[in-house]
Amino acid sequence: LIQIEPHGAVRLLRLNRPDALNAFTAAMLGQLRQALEAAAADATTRCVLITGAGRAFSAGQDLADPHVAPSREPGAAPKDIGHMLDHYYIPLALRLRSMPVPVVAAVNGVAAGAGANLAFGCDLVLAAESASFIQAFSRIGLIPDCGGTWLLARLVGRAKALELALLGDKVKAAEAAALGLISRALPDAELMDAAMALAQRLAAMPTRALAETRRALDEAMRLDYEPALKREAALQSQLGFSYDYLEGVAAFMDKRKPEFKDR
Ligand code: LHQ
Repeated sequence: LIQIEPHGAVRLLRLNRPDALNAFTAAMLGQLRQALEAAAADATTRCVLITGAGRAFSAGQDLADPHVAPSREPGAAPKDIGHMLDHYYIPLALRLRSMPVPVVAAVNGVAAGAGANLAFGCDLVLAAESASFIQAFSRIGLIPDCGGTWLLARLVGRAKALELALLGDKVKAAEAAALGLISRALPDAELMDAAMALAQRLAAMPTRALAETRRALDEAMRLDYEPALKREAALQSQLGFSYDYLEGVAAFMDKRKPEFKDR
């Protein structure tokens, strides 16, 4: 359900249930989390790239999955769909956001519901021009999950976040880029090469500093100015002792390309 392809220091994870538009089942979410765990544990992996097989990135939760599909039998007991979030989506979203390496999403087609919000939870998001994003939740009587309520307003501000979340309209990749939901939209034929080149570029950078940058930015969102300045100083102080800082400055002075190693 998740295809894992090593490309040097980049690990490509492909959501692989193309017949169902890569809609998530419990088994698939479990495999995705395991694949992220394995990438995090592998010291030779310096960047993760996530994409989808076939014509979609992911249609979000598989609504036919018995874990979430409401029974149509009259009088049948309603299901607790929060269970799926507690046991699958929350651990996955947390793992994604705390990866020791940068995570790039290459959104090759439609990303709906949890599929969209998982993509938005990645560090850099590229999308094919034919791709689109939908907060499908309101269409089926739910709220944005998988981090949507936290991510959307931070990415695009409250007014646009509410427009996206309440209306659940399809946003094309170019508009998503203009809104600041994603980094960039690219011609379809260029997406995977551009995403791999970006991932390889990140993999050659000082990985530990990149992961700490994500952490510092996320923490700063909930801090006042002075505590954020102090948190920066504490993280910077730690990085000042790192091999990569030594190497980065030495390479600059020697006018050569640095070779970063930390993770
Ligand atoms: C699907 C799905 C799908 C099953 C397409 N499931 N079959 C977390 C935890 C707990 C509870 C609930 O939610 C969550 C998080 C969530 O993600 S909730 C949001 C779930 N996702 C959606 O509501 C999106 C539903 N899908 C769509 O709106 C459309 O299919 C999109 C916009 C993704 C694609 O549209 P089209 O390109 O027009 O394709 P299509 O609609 O014709 O779909 C193709 C097939 O895939 C079709 O089956 P069929 O047998 O007719 O070929 C769809 O039924 C099936 N499919 N999404 N999520």
